[in-house]
Amino acid sequence: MADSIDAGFVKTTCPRDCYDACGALVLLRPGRAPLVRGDPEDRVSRGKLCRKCSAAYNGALLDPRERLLRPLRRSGAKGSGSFEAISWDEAIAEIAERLFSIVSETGGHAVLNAHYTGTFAMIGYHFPLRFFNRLGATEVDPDTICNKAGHVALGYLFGTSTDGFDPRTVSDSASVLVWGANPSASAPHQHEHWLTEAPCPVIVVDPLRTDTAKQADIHLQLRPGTDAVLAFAIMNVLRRERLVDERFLADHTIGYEELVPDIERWPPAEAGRETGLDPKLIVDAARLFGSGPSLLWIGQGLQRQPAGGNIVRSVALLPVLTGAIGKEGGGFLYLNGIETRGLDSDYLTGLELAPHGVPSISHMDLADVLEDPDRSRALFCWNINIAASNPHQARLRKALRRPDLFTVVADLFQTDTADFADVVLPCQSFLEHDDLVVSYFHHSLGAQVRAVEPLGEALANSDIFRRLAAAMGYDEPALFETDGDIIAALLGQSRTGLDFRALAETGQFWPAAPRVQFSDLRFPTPSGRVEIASAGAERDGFPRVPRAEADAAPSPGKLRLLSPASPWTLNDSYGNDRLVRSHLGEQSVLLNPADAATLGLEPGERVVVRSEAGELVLAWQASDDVPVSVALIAKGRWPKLEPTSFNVNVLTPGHKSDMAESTSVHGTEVTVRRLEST
Ligand SMILES: Nc1nc2c(c(=O)[nH]1)N[C@H]1C(S)=C(S)[C@@H](COP(=O)(O)OP(=O)(O)OC[C@H]3O[C@@H](n4cnc5c(=O)[nH]c(N)nc54)[C@H](O)[C@@H]3O)O[C@H]1N2
Ligand SMILES: Nc1nc2c(c(=O)[nH]1)N[C@H]1C(S)=C(S)[C@@H](COP(=O)(O)OP(=O)(O)OC[C@H]3O[C@@H](n4cnc5c(=O)[nH]c(N)nc54)[C@H](O)[C@@H]3O)O[C@H]1N2
Ligand code: SF4
Ligand SMILES: [Mo]
Repeated sequence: MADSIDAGFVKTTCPRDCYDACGALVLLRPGRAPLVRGDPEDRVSRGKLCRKCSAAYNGALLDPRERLLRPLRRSGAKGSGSFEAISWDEAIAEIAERLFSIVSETGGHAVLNAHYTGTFAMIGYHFPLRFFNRLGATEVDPDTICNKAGHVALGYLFGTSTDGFDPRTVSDSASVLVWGANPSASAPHQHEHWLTEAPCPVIVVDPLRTDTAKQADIHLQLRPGTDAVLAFAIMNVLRRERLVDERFLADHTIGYEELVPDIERWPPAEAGRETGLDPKLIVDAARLFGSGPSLLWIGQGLQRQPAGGNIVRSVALLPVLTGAIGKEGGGFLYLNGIETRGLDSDYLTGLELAPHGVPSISHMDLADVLEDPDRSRALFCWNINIAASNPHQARLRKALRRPDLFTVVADLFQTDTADFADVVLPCQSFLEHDDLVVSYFHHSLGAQVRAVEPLGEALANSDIFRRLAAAMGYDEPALFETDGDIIAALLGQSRTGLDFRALAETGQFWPAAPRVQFSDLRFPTPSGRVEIASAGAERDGFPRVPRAEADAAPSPGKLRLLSPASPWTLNDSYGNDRLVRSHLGEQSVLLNPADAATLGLEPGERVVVRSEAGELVLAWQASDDVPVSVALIAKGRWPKLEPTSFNVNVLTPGHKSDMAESTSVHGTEVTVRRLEST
């Protein structure tokens, strides 16, 4: 525990994969579990964590009955969940021995490194990659399960996807357009504070009537997968009403003229038919957005569609056409990356340890690769719970049973994935070690401060991989750099001027003035301009300019399955917390009352939801928030705690979106039937 901090409380930062990066306060109570609260001095949390973390941080997270306390070795059949406790020395030696023989017999590429954002803190997320880079492991490309199509799409247009608007510039905005994000679940403090306090109207584009949509001034409740057409219709209105900034287009972009024919083809009336929207609302939204610099929040849910890349390329044109770039109150945000805080990710991940590059596969292909012993001899999962979060859950589970696949899982809890491990490694929670946290919405930087003793023998991710590197006989200094030295190096790179102790006392560092996105109007594209027409995209097999194309409506009898974030879980994290589970209730599918009537569903009965990948039996509920032809099953359940032992991902087939081999999870089609009629 940092000694400068008052014995009564510790300020820290929540390191979850969440826009908010809340400042938290840990109240230490001698002889009792600490209380974890929002830090009243923090501008984001304002003293209140979200409902899921309030529950889990005071529930499962520090509960020794729930946590993994010692390394475990499998003692029964794969997947049976039978384990015996072993020492760290035994665990590390066994893993090193197996990895060593795989590397010498087959090469490091036969080791799959699956990881994501269990912790998004700087060291906990990045440092283990140094080990895997040195080993030559195949990375299961993390962003392919989440948001890679959007990154690539924005890369074509702006040369970067990780340099977003500063939310504080909203004071100068004419409107905020939230497109395909649901802050009421995924960024609760932005929903509750930032959006409600925005001094301008809010427009939401989402097929679901989310709580954020309910509180918006305009809700464009379009048919899923039709966003590119809507974007072109908005551009049509902007042109017609002379809200296009011709000067900006001439000076800072290339290829606008190639877009015009498609823009002309989509007046609001036409687009209304394709998207299911009232044309008048399209006009209203366009006028509002074009009436001055506006902020466009591009959600990650938006691009989890079969044409997600084209959709993001199209939607992101709106601030370009209105010239709302490089101005206070204008711009777009997908994510604000760590570089905007001055931090160097190549240093963090030890990229020089992989001089020949990092081989990778898409998460969409993980089940295929695990079914093939020639391509996968070992699997290492850390910061991730693939047996809950990945598509084609049934196939994946079967592949994980392969007796010759050596599987290591590092987690805080005995997850579904951990049940398939040969060796399970217990990890510390964020309350048990120091790190740094970077918000991907705001431009803040926070200290994650050790507040309590580690539970059992749990170790931080970094400690685990330092031990493994030593056992493998590696000697590169980067593999052994201490957390303290890394934190000092990162704070040196940052523009905070603070050391860790000073940052820990403050909790969060905020730059004094809001940052204007692209203030120098220089774009890191090949031309240095915004590339509406992109030769790079064309070289990669995409159209030069985005296209006004929409997905076909589901064929008769089919519904589009959406499975976005639940406000009660963080992906599948907290799915094991008792209080969270009591709020989640029974797993159910939400349907529009009209669809429920067509299907002849009776209240209280169970239904079978079926896709090409599998089927799920669960409860159903009618909801006016869900449009016709859409079925909603929120993500975020532990399969083994469900009566059917599956969650929604038994239905998701792992098809790739148009760009970057990324997920198109929201493009899944399903049928719904009464249980007895199937
Ligand atoms: N159907 C459907 N599926 C989806 C999505 C969807 O929208 N619909 N969304 C997708 C998206 S966006 C994502 S990002 C993925 C996320 O999928 P996952 O990355 O699998 O998310 P979590 O379930 O939160 O798993 C993170 C795990 O890391 C563990 N963990 C936490 N802290 C640490 C730590 O310090 N060290 C280690 N070693 N482990 C730790 C947690 O206990 C948890 O088990 O899911 C995807 N799956
Ligand atoms: N509580 C909670 N917070 C989270 C997470 C969580 O699981 N739970 N996950 C975290 C992670 S890993 C991520 S990546 C982010 C994701 O957070 P978001 O960017 O908000 O993404 P999603 O929750 O997948 O979906 C957001 C919205 O996209 C909508 N959507 C689906 N299809 C379409 C479409 O075709 N067009 C349009 N316009 N909208 C569509 C959905 O209806 C949903 O309301 O949230 C993070 N925060
Ligand atoms: S998950 Fe997000 S909203 Fe919840 S406490 Fe953490 S940062 Fe805040
Ligand atoms: Mo994600």
